[in-house]
Order: sequence, then C-alpha cells, then structure tokens
Amino acid sequence: MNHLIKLIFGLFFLTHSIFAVATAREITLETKKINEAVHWTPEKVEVVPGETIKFIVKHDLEGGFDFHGFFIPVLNVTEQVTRHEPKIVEVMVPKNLKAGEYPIGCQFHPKHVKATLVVKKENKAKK
Ligand SMILES: [Cu+2]
Repeated sequence: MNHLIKLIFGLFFLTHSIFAVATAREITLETKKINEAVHWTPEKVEVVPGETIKFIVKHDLEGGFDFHGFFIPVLNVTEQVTRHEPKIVEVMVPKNLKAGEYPIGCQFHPKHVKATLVVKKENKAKK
C-alpha cells in the first residue's frame, strides 16, 4: 500500500514537472556594447498574457561592470546577473496584463540601455 501511494505521488510530480517544462518558453537576453553603452538585447521581447517565460539572462562582456541588473517592474522581476553566470528567471505573464510596451532595464546603471517587453493581445499571437 505504501508503495502504491509513493508511486502515485511520483507519477503526479513527474507529469507535473514535464508539464512545466513544456509550457515555459525560453527567451535569451544578453548584454551587448553598442557605441560605448551597454544594452540589453534583443531590443524587443514579445510575450502573450498567460504564458510562462523562462528568461535566460547572460552577461558575457569583458571589461566594464562585473554584473548588471535585470529589472522588469511590470513582472516583479529584479535580479542580478554576474559575468559568465547565466541566470534563469522563470515568470508568468499575468493574464490581465494590458497589451503595450514595458521596460526591461538594469536597476544598477542608469545609462544601461533598456530593452522593451512587448505584451501582445492574447488572441493575436494564436493566428
Ligand atoms: Cu547595467
């Protein structure tokens, strides 16, 4: 009986974790130096309300700051990304988040050029 319960729990967690992996969409952002300024790139990141995003955030620039901030206020994301230590940030885009453009910045460096989180309307992306 004990084994059966363990098996059932095991199956539950297994299917649950497979589901989580399948639904998170990976988006990679990295620091780039353009005209002496550090940017988050790509410039635009498109998401749809209700989806789960797995951000893979990289800072591989040599020289300059050893770390940068990964700051998306609208998604309550505030992280620190150290050189050569990619950071994985998994977050769900709220279903009720209004379509529009929101900043992806760096909370440490005011001159760090922001990228833009583009929130699309939910049905548009399914066409
Ligand atoms: Cu920065």
